[in-house]
Amino acid sequence: MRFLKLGVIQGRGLMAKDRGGTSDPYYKLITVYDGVETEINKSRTIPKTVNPSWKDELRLSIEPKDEFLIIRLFDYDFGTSDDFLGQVSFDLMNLRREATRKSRSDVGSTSKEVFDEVTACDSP
Ligand SMILES: [Ca+2]
Repeated sequence: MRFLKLGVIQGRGLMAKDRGGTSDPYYKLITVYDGVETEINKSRTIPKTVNPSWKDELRLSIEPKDEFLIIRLFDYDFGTSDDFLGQVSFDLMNLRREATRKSRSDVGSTSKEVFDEVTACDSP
């Protein structure tokens, strides 16, 4: 096992997918090995905003072989399938132990960015 400390702070200027000009953003954490994705966590939904503030501090245990960690953002929709808002991908192979990588990441398309922080740890 490898251990990660992950902070998902907030999103800014995400896409508005609902009438009224907002979304109901949440994110999934996904690990990727050899092109295969595994969902390992799902955040709470923050209703009616394009600037969600999660301030989540997560401790994750991942497989040594996992190559990427993805934060994938969605707009929650009642009754219909949720809309994709963008994503951020971390290369786990290039993450140095006990080094913290702080970033404001562009999440693609017209969504703007997510503030996050990831640290590789020796213990849970
Ligand atoms: Ca929605």
